Amino acid sequence: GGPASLSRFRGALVAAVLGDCVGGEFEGAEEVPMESVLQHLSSLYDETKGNGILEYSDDTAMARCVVQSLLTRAGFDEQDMGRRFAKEYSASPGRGYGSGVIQVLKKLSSPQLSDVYQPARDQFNGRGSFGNGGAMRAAPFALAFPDPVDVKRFAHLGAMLTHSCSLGYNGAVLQALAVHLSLQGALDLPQQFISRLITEMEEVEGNEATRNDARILKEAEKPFCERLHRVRDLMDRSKVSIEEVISELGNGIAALHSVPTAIFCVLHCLQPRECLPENYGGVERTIAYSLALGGDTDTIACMAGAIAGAHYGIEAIPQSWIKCCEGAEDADMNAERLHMLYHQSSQGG
Ligand code: F2R
Ligand code: MG
Ligand code: MG
Repeated sequence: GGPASLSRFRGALVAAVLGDCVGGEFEGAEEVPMESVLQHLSSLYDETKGNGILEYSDDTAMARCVVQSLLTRAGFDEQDMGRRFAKEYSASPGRGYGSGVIQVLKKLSSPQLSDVYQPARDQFNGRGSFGNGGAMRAAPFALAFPDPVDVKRFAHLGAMLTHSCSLGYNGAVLQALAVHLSLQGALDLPQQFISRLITEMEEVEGNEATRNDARILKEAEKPFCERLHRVRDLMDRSKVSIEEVISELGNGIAALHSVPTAIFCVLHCLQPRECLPENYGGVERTIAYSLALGGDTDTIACMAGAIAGAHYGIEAIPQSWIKCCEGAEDADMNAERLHMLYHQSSQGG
């Protein structure tokens, strides 16, 4: 499809759910042989196994809240979104949430809460969370707002409901920007895609809050920009091992160790790779490769899935995968609603 086509919206939201559902199998594993990944994925081609056998985790549970809130309020409403996170957690607490964010979700359910951002600010002795929980649910912001200024602003505020450290919320901004650019077709020119992300993040990270957090955590002055430069260096190499990707970019639960990694997975899988079956399309390649990195596989595959799905569109996703993953059909329907909201906004409606 062309820029911001319905196919790209459906691809983005559905592939994010698939990445989460299929990635759950390996979350936390140190080493994941590609044979194990391919064996796991082979069961998804079996049409008889349908009906959502693979359950989604916190990544999708929270992204669904973001989607419902953006659709119901026809824009960003922090009170509504915070309430939805709290309600979802209390209805299904066993979706594999991060151990810190649970405190925030419990506080967000209090009717006495006057500042919806306060529970997140109290995390980790006032330093805030740098986990990837803001980034894993950031894709819908790119599907609701056509203007990149809004995408950045609301991805930031949406993440701040649980993640007040700049190394957490800036990861969400980066993920939303990557989906935004991919929706426009920017992955047709991968070098320009990464350069545009670096230029955007130079501005996003050019402030005191980022400098302070980076200094305290002993990271580069602009941590995400520095990682994106590493992504560009790895992209330029003809051969890169899984071990090098992990040591250069990470595969962990911190946004800094997972969002640039997810972006790399998408870029690396734009063309067929020797280690992956020839009959795999781009979305299958990206998700399989993300899983083979081990570590935070559900979240890296979810974020990479959203970016890749926005590039290849819904046609690149096997129907049998959709049938096997809980919430994938809902995501497909919600993508259509977000597509309408997006195009209403772009017409100034
Ligand atoms: N939590 C998990 N996976 C592990 C256990 C799941 C298991 N399979 C199960 O069945 O229960 N996955 C999910 O969590 C990640 C998103 O986490 P989020 O929302 O960012 O949570 P949190 O608690 O804010 O941060 C995660 C951890 O990062 C460390 N951390 C964050 N900020 C810190 C700081 N300022 N100082 C020190 N440590 C900090 C802490 O260890 C947090 O617990 C996704 O992977 C999702 O899939
Ligand atoms: Mg998860
Ligand atoms: Mg995870």
